[in-house]
Amino acid sequence: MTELPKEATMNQTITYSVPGMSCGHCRTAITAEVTAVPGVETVEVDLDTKLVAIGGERLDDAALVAAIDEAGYDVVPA
Ligand SMILES: [Cu+2]
Repeated sequence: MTELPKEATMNQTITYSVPGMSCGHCRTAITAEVTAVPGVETVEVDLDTKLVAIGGERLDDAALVAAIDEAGYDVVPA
């Protein structure tokens, strides 16, 4: 885990459950699409828990879900 500096409190993290992810290709595809969304700074894909943690500023929930969908995966509502 990386420690965020105090100045980064503007940043937020949104985590999505994406059960369809299974391998490095999934990770690469989702990371590529999500990184292209404005405001996104970090994308962490955990293939064990099937979670995608997205960090950045002024994140647009709908745009992030659309990006994951664009990569070919369904987001399961929490
Ligand atoms: Cu895969």
